[in-house]
Amino acid sequence: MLEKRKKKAPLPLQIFGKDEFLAMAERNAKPYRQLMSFYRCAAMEIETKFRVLDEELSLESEHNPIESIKTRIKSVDSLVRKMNRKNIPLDIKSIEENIYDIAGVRVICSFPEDIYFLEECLLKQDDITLIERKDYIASPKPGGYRSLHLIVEVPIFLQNEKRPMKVEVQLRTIAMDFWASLEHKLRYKKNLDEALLEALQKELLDCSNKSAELDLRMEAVRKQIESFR
Ligand code: 0O2
Repeated sequence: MLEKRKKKAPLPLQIFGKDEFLAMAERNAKPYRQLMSFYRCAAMEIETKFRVLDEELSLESEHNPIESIKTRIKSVDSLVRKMNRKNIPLDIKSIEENIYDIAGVRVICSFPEDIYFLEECLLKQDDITLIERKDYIASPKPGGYRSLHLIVEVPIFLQNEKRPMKVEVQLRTIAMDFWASLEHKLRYKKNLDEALLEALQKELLDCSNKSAELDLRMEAVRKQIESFR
């Protein structure tokens, strides 16, 4: 008879606050600052790649797919929230091994098709490795969030070593960015009545669907103009 498999004891759920995180960062000041500096360098590498593409494409064609590029390093608050949510131990090594979006580059495009075009341009570069891909445009989040997320690895060249670093690239249209920015602000409005919150979530989902429709209509207009030319 088969023996019943013993269930593994679940890992203890650790909860720590911002103060504990900052104390850990203080205790490990040198490696912590160094890691954050590596992420800043990696974000710069990716941002430069998009700026180079932008420069080249603006010479080649009348349609430039990049509207704007924003680069950020994840805030301590957001990092603490994510580490607690994923039960990640409070140490430098675990941060680097488990959190892939400390360096983030957001590329805002004019039309949905530009997103996939830029994705292709980035991924065919021979120093870029794709680690993870989430297409929230093909499959939007239940709340209505849309964007293409790529986790890529890019090397940074230091004095004596070449270090691969992970960067999260978010590609979205102006309409997707407009929706996500406002939704992000509203999400942090506290003390909202349950019924009102539910109504607002429905309204936001509807706005997201309408803006996706608008994106497609604008793209169709562009295609008509291009085919006329
Ligand atoms: P911040 O301030 O940018 O750090 P995973 O890492 O895959 O295990 P996670 O982190 O949920 O899980 O990844 P996901 O779903 O790919 O999304 C991470 C980021 O996408 C978020 O970062 C936001 O920037 C954006 N995002 C995802 N869902 C939503 C949404 O519903 N609304 C808005 N406005 N943005 C969203 P952080 O960590 O929240 O914040």
